[in-house]
Amino acid sequence: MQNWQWGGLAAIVALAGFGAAFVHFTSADMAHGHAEHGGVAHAEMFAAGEPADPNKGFRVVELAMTEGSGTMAFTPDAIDVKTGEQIKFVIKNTGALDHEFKLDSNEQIAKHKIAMAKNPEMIHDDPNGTRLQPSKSGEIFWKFSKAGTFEFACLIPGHYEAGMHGKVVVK
Ligand SMILES: [Cu+2]
Repeated sequence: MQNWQWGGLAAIVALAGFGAAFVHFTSADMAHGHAEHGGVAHAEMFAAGEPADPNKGFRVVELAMTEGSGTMAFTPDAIDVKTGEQIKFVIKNTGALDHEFKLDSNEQIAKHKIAMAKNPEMIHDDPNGTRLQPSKSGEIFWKFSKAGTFEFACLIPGHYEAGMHGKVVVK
């Protein structure tokens, strides 16, 4: 067939769209490591602070991740913390699709969004991110050691655009 290149490309695009919208992979399917993070310095990976010290105090912030008619959201989607404060995010996926919580600088979120667009099944099980199947809960235990405005987002393709992002103001 003369147009085999275009046919192949169309098939890849169709598959990528299908995977993003409908397919729920199991954890085992997604356990392919973090090649995307290779060579990324920790200082850059953890722009929003650092993993919490389990021996120090913390505040619990409960977050829900869900989707409705054409929208997706974190509830709440804005959180204020004090510089140096430790937060235990208790995150529940109350929707019907997989969602993830990824906490980082705006710049790093934008980079991860591009990486996820290329590799939609990429799983974030880093100290600053987790991916949850419907009705599952998870925790991110984080120390906001730096002042600034940071972002949390779901970078499964299409979810950010549907509204799935929020901010943390640290001061
Ligand atoms: Cu999502």
